[in-house]
This record gives sequence, structure tokens and C-alpha cells, in this order.
Amino acid sequence: MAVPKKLVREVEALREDIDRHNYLYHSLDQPEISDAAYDRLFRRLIKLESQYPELVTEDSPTQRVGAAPLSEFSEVEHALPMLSLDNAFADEDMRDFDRRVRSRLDTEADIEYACEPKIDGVAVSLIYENGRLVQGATRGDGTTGEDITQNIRTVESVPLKLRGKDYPTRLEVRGEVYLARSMFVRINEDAAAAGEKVFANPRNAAAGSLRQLDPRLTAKRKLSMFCYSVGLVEGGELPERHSEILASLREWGLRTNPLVGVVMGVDECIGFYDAMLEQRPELDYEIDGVVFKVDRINLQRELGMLTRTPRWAIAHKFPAEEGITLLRDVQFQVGRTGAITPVAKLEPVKVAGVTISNATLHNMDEVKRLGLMIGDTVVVQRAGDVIPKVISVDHDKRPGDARKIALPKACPACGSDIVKPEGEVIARCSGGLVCSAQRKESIRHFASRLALDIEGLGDKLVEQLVDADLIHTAADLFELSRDQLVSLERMGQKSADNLLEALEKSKQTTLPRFIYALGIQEVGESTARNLATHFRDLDDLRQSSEEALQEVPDVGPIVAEKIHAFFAQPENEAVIDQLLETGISWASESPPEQGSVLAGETWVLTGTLASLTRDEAKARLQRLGAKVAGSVSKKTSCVVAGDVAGSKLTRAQSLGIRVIDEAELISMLERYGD
Ligand code: 9MJ
Repeated sequence: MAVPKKLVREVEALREDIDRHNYLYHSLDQPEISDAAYDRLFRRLIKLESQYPELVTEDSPTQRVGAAPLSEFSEVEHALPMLSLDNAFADEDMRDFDRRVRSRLDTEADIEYACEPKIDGVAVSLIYENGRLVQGATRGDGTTGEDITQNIRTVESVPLKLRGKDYPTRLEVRGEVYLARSMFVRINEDAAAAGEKVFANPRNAAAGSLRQLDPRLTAKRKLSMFCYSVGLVEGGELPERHSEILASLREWGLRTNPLVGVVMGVDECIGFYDAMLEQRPELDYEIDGVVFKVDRINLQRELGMLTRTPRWAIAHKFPAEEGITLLRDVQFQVGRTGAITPVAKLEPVKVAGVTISNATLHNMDEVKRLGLMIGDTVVVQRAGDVIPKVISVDHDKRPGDARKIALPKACPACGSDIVKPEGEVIARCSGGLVCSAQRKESIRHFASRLALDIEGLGDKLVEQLVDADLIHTAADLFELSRDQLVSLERMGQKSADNLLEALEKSKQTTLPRFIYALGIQEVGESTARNLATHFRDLDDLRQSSEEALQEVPDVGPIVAEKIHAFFAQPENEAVIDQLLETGISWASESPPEQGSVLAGETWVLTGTLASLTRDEAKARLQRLGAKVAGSVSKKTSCVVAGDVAGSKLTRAQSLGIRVIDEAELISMLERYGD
């Protein structure tokens, strides 16, 4: 039976649509449709292809996982060797590299360098013939690798078909396949739950996933890829600059890193490196340095190669972020909501320039997963400003007198029972407001920067005030007298006055801050904001039912239950009433329409911002209704350029898009009341 022409056309249109949405989502980070809408297109295509199997093509988006498991991988020889990179560990090594480059090129002038975050994944080579992906291979020893085509096809950010028409007839693209950190955590959680071996880091997990003989297993791992260079190119011309080659790859639908940039001279290289080091903790993938490449290809040719490394590139590595040390003891900390966290007390060790003596062990399941005992030798990891954690244990080094780690039965702060409901991971102190540790934490939270922002009320002072029985709840803070404060150790008259003034000032707040400050379980800053926007009135929120709460964005049944239970507690009601009696107040919440001053606009952030993190800037722009995208296009409304803004800024300028700096961004956010 011939396939009706109309359906042939529909299948073609669906493929084109799906490919385009894949490209928008994976390569440009600018999706135009919801996941559900995408799924509908995909399901329709699967349905038509199963009705008419003769319509199925190799490069149909439904055919990513088609092949049967292999018994082994075959070898492939790389037409051009896959290079490794020389390393720089200090700024001075970078300067030496730059001196070598300029001396060989016999120039005093600043060199233009392309800068790329160095992805800590698995290097692979892709070959496209007439725009079709025909081969994927591992780097292997640089000369010979393994044919992993079937596995590479499962990586959604790798196009099976290139976009456009002007690509070379044969194009070898190289890049790094990696596993997103968030995905790594998920995979390890699932593996631990199934009693399987967990991966030590995302790179091992990516390498292991690519070496699966059954592509269905690889597909489950949801790997990603960034492309960063080309190998053999035939039947087509590429631009004369590395940065422009990357731009071409992007146009052909290949995914390149959005943070790549071009700088002038070695000082700017070092600036780029510092900015990247700072941004590192915010990225959802691991980077272990920055790669600098001489941007002009004619200069690359002139510089040439050493045996295995090019003279025109260098990897400036980040300092190691892991250290090995001894676990001396484990203490149990009580959080604001009573959650008991085991904390590793370590023999102090320097990691990336910072001495670490404590690390979180998260919960008792994690202690069990690590197979940890007191006295063990452990690997600790520090990622930016997050709390260091113990990531693995060297069981071979366990001493004879190693001790078991046991969850205490009673709360170390108040002696109340510790309870761990069946099926839950977190153990909690049952003491509630009786527990001084919980009270201290909830008062700290109340005073914290995103809550009532009480300047000068630090952790130590809260501890002193609670221990001296001067305060029991956050509301008591506002009853403190000057004499009481001055009676505290290390508290002078001036500090006491400053604190009283800060307390007075904090009374004028906003509803979202107040809700957040209450410290309701599961209610973070963004949920607090949603609650405030939805109810606009504290009394309405206090009296709302669980059903009504679930109408608020991001509030599901579990969160609704926590909020409802919080307001139903007489102790909490009393504290809130007392707080309101002290004169805490806020301007009435503006109607939601105001939250859409930037509706319909697409903003892009680039470079490093000094006074707020990228996530914060993104969240605040989104609250004003803007979409925040990862790359600049004609549709971009405005680009915020921080320090060391790279290619995105250049692109914005060339497209004539409005560019503002950080100061302008902040003044705009404030103007719109965010
Ligand atoms: C990584 N790993 O991100 C190169 N790399 O270039 C980047 N690796 C590279 N470039 C030539 N961004 C050889 C390796």
C-alpha cells in the first residue's frame, strides 16, 4: 500500500520541526515550545513511522537508539591525530606560553586568543558526510580510538543531520562528551538505591556510559556534548579564525560552549581565567581549567606542533579541588527544622588554597553509602563557596581501631528524641521550639540577608542571646533593651545602638521577605515570593487551605501540607502575632501584572557580575517577566555585560542589540521594585 502523499509530507515536516526544536533547546538554549508540546510532536512522528515503517530514515529523530547491542567496539584510526594540550598551572606559565608564541611569530603585538572553558569529560570525534553523522569515535591514544557511533547517536545535543547547506561535504568535529552534574547526582542516587556501584565523578560516569555495548543504556544516561574544534575537512572552506569556526559549527546545529570568548593578549587571558574560576561553581558541568588557542588559523599553522601537542594552544588548569585527609570524628548538627546532619571533623587539609576541617556528610544514608568509619582516610571536595563534602573513602587505609558512626538517639542540643520516619532519609530532633539549636537556626534564618536582613545580627550573637535566655523566638529580638545588649560579652554601647537601629530598620520589609523569614519547611525565597504574589495578604495566606495553597506556582501537595501545618501550630501563630505587634509591616503587594514589565523580552547575561551571582540576576530578571537565554540572537532584547564579557558582547554589538552594564541592571531592578 502506497503511503499517502499527505502523510509523507507530514512526516517530513515533523522531522524538520523536531530537529529545529532540538537545535533551539540543546544548541541555543532558547526553547520555543514546552516539553509537553515537543513530546506531542515526537509521539506523532513515532506513530506515523510505526504505521508506515518504509518512511523511517536513519537520521529520523526517532532513530537515536536503534541499534542492537554490540559484542565489542571496533577500532578506528583518526585521519588526523587527536591532540592533547600542554598545561599551565600558574599565571607565570601562561606568560611563558604567550612569550613563546610571540617569539616564534616574531611579534611584540598582543595575540588574539580564543578562550574556552575546559570541559572535564571524554574527548570524541564525530564525522559528518554530506551533513549526515556517519561516525563517532573515542580519542583512544590519539591515533586510534573506538567506534562508538551507536552510543554517540543517543546524545541529544549531537545532531544526526547538520542544519543549513554550506557545510563541507566531509567534516570531522571534535569535542567533549560529558554528564551534567545534576544528571550525575541523579544517576548515583538511583544506583545507590538499587544497591549498585556509584561513580566517583561525572567524567567516569560519562566514560562508562559511552563504553556501554548496549546503546539503550547509554541513552538513559542523558549525556551532552560541547564541540570545540575540527579535524579533517574536505569539500568546503572554513573561516580563518578559530572563533569563527566555532560560530560556523553552531550555525550547522552543533553545540558549542556559550561561555567561549576572544581576548587580546595574555593579561586578558588571565582575567578570563579568573572570571571562569569564579563562575565554575554555578555551572552544571565540570570544568578543570580554561583552554587558550591562538585565534587566527594562519598563525596556528605558522606555530605548528610539537610531537603530541600544538604550540598554539594551552590548558590553564584550575587548582585541584580535592584533598585527602583523616576523619577524626563525626558530630551531629541540628538545623532550623530539626534536621540532623552528620558533620565530618577532619584533620585540617588545604584544598585549592583553603583549609578545610569540616565537611558535610548530608545524612546517615550517605554515611552508609560511603561505608565510612571514624579513623578512615577520606577524599574531600570543595566546590566554590558550597560546603565541602566527603566524596570517597580509601577502605584499604582503614586502621584497626576505626569506629562505627551511629545516629544518636537523643538530640545533642536539647536531649529530645531523634526520630527518623520509615522511608525518610532525614532524621530530625522532635524538640521543636524547645530545642535551642532549632531556635538558634530559625532566628539566624529570620535575620539573614534574604529574609529580614538584620545587619550586625551574626551567628555568634544569636547564640549568645539564646544561651543567655534573652530571646526564645525571633519576635523577642524586637523586645531587647539597650541594657540587655550591653550586658553581653564583647558588646559595646555603639554596637548595641547599631543593632537596635538595624532591628528598627528591618521592621519595614516586604511580604515575600517576611514569609521567607518565617522559615517554613520547603519554603525558599522563590516559593515565598510566589505565595506573596498569589495571596497578597498575610491573613489570607495564614487561613488558606491545602487545596488553595496548591494553586500557587511550584506548590505541590507536600509543600502545601508543610505550609498549612506551620500556620496551624499555635506556637507559630503566637510568634507571628507578636512580630506584627512590634510594628513589622510592608507595603501592600502590587498586583501580578507589575511582575511583567519585561514580559516578552529575552535577556542575555555575559561576563562576571560583581555584586550578584548569575543565578540571582537571572531569577530577578525572570521575576520581572523576562526570558533569560544563554546566547545572543536577533531576538535578544538586551545584553547585560559584566566583566570580561566575551563573544556574546561582540555578537550583541554586531547585531546592534542594546547592551547595559551591571550598574544599569541593578538600578533597573530597583526601579521596578525587585
Ligand atoms: C576541552 N576539553 O574543553 C580542547 N577542550 O583543543 C577544549 N579541549 C582541545 N579544547 C585541542 N575546549 C585539543 C584539545
